[in-house]
Amino acid sequence: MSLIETTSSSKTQEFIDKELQYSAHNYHPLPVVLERGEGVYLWDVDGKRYYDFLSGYSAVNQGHCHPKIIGALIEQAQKLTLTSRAFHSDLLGEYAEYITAYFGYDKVLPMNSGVEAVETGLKLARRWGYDKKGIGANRAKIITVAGNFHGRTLNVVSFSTDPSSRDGFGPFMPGYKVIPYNDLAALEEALADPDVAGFLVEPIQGEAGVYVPDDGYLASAYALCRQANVLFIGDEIQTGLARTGKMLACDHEGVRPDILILGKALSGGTLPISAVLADDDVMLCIKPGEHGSTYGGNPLACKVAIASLEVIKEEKLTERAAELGSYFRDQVRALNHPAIKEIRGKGLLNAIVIDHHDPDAAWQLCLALKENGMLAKPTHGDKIRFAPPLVITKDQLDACIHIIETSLKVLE
Ligand code: IF1
Repeated sequence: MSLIETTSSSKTQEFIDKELQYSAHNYHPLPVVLERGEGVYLWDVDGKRYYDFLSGYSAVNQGHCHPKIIGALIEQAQKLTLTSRAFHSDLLGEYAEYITAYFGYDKVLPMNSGVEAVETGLKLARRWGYDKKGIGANRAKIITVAGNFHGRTLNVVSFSTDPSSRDGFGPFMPGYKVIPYNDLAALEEALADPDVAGFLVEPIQGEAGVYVPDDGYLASAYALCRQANVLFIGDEIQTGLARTGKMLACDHEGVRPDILILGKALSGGTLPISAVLADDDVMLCIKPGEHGSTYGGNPLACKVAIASLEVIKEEKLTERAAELGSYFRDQVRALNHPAIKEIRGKGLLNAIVIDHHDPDAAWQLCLALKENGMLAKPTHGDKIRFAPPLVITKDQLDACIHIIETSLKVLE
C-alpha cells in the first residue's frame, strides 16, 4: 500500500500502459512521463515541471538540450553523420587530438555506450598483459571489486556481485577476481598473482549508492598496481567530466589511470558516446582489424563530444560541482532529519541513506519528491542518489533542498 497516493493523470497512464504493452519490462521507472528538457528542468506530458536530480545517471552534466551541444548536433547532422571506419572522416583526427590533449593521453579509442568502452578497456588490458607483460596465453586475470557496476554485457556481469545484474545469465566469463572495495590489503594480495593484467575500479561506486572510498585508497591502489606491473583501469563513466568536483574523480588523489574510460556526459545526454584513453604502450597493442564498432568515432559523435567537453570548461562546471556539492551536503545534513542516516558523495554526485522501518521508504520519498516537483530514484533499496545537472544554480539548489525537507514529511 503506497503511503502517498501518486496522482498519475490519465494522459500519463496512457503513455505508461502503451510502454508496458510494447516495450520490454526491464526497468521499474517512477510513474512520470517526460516530454521536454531544458537545463535542470524536465516537463511531463501534463506540462508539470520538475528539477532533474538524476541527470540521466550523470549523462546530462551540461543540462538538458544544452544550446551549444544541440547546435553542434544539428549542424553536423545536416552534413555527415557516419562514414564507418572503413574510410577516414574529417573529424576523427580533430576530435582525437582534442580529447587526448584535454585529458593528457597519447591516444583515444572511440566507442558508443559505456559498457562498450569498458569491454574495450578490458580487451586492451588483456592484450597488453600477453604482448607486453608476457602472461601465458589465455591466462590473463583482471581484478575487480565487490559492488561494482560497469554495464550489462555478459562479460561485464560475469564479475558483478549484484544478483539482479548477474543471476540467470550464466555461464560467465572466466579470468576475473573480485575483491572487497576500499580494501588495500586484499588488493595487495590479489596483485601477487603474476597473471594479473589489470585492476578495474570506479573511483566512487555509483550504483552501489555513491560509495566513496577512504581518502588515499585510489592513490595507494594505483601505487600497488605500479609495483605489480598491473594496469589501473579507471571507470569514470559516471564520476568523470566534472561530476565530483574535479574533471575526473581520480584527480582528487592525483591518480592518472593507465586506461581511462569515459561515457555518459561525453555527449551531454544527446547520443551514446564513450571513449577509452591510454598511452601508446597500451593502446597500440590492438592492431588494425582487431577491434571496432560501426558507429565508433562517427563524425556526428566527434562534433558533439568536442562541444560537450568545451561546455564543461567554458561554464566552469568542475568548480560549480565542487562548491555547490559541498553546500548541498551541508544543507541536507542541517535538516537533521531522523530518516536520513547519512549523506555522502563528492561534488554533485551525492546520495542519502534512508533509515526507516518501512523497507519501501526510499521509494515513497521519491514519489513524494515527484509530487513536489523533483525527480530522483532510489538505488539498492535504501539509498537515493541526488545528482542534478552541474549547471544548477544556488537558488535552484535551495528550492530543491526545500522540496526535500517538505517531502520528508511523508516518512514521519
Ligand atoms: C542501467 C546503474 C548507474 C556506469 C559505470 C559503466 C556503465 C555505467 C560506472 C555502463 C552505466 C547506468 C546504466 C543504467 C543505469 C545507470 C547506472 F544504475 F545501472 F548502475 F549510473 F549507476 N560504468 N550506468 O554507471 O554504461 O553501457 O549504460 O552506457 O543499466 O540500468 P552504459
